[in-house]
Amino acid sequence: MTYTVDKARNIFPNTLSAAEVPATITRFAQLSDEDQLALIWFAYLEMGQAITIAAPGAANMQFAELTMERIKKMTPVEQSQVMCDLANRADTEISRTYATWTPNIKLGFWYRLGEWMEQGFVAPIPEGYKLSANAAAVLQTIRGLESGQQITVLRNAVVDMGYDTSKLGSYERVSEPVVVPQSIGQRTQVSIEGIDNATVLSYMNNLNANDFDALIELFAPDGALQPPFRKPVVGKEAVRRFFQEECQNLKLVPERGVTEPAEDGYTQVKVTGKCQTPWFGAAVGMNIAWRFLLNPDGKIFFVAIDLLASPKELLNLVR
Ligand code: ECH
Ligand code: GLY
Ligand code: GLY
Repeated sequence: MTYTVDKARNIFPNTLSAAEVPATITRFAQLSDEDQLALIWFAYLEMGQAITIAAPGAANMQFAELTMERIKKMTPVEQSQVMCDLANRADTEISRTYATWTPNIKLGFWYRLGEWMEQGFVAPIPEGYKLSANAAAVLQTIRGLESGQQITVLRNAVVDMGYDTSKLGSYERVSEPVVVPQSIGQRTQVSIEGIDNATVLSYMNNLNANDFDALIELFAPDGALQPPFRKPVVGKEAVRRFFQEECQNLKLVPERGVTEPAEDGYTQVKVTGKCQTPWFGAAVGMNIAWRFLLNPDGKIFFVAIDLLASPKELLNLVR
């Protein structure tokens, strides 16, 4: 039997991902809208003392501009309502617009709203707001997570807000413009202890250079990529779109890996190391595993990206 995507998802089954992240997100989603907003506000303030977040690039903001200006002109009561509607995933015009944005635009939008809340242009979380017992418990869990896991919880909370796109019918997706790939002279090459596989090395180098045209050519036509805590994105076109929408300016710092033959002339490769997002740079290094399954032509049939449970997992290369 040759590989299916479902079967490929189980390569290197001993890889331990940070299960607390989806569990925390599930608990978060059950809170009231007001608790959700206040909890993120508190978490964001606390995290901000330890790590600085980069201001969103202009490219992220231009698409949110009209919506932001509309919100700025509202009364405080209306502003609070808009934010609750987003958390509630209510069917409103702004919630629908928000749903069409890529994660970076959503994050940029909230980053600016947060600034406006601090500056008094947008209704703040009421002073002295008291979280429910459940919300306080979720916040306490978040406090105990590693920083890479904390920002993943925050990112997911933001991505999940707004109207449900699966109820939108056909709609136009809005993404920031694709960056120009780094010029050849500026590119750096990774080296990975234990790995000389050309496809894997090119994957890392092309992603680091924002060279999505070269990157996608490493994939098989039916190739798939599984982001952390998500279902696989299947097929070259969908994977290309995912790269353009969600993978600009990442920095992958793979450290070590193993390669071994798999069934039917396939090869499986596990690499562990770090990954940085442009929002936090080197201040937050997420502990990552890449689990590749290459077909007999050396093309990527499947790659899973896992956020690891702990730094100890970086050394776990057993099958
Ligand atoms: C305020 C209160 C009201 C409510 C809200 C507020 C604002 C919140 C804000 C939050 C900002 C959060 C941010 C989070 C960013 C997280 C980024 C992460 C990135 C992870 C990337 C990874 C990449 C992995 C990959 C690799 C590959 O090889 C292939 C591709 C890919 C406070 C106003 C809401 C402002 C900025 C977690 C792991 C390695 C899969 C992408
Ligand atoms: N500042 C991070 C970004 O714009 O993606
Ligand atoms: N861009 C990060 C993720 O897909 O989780």
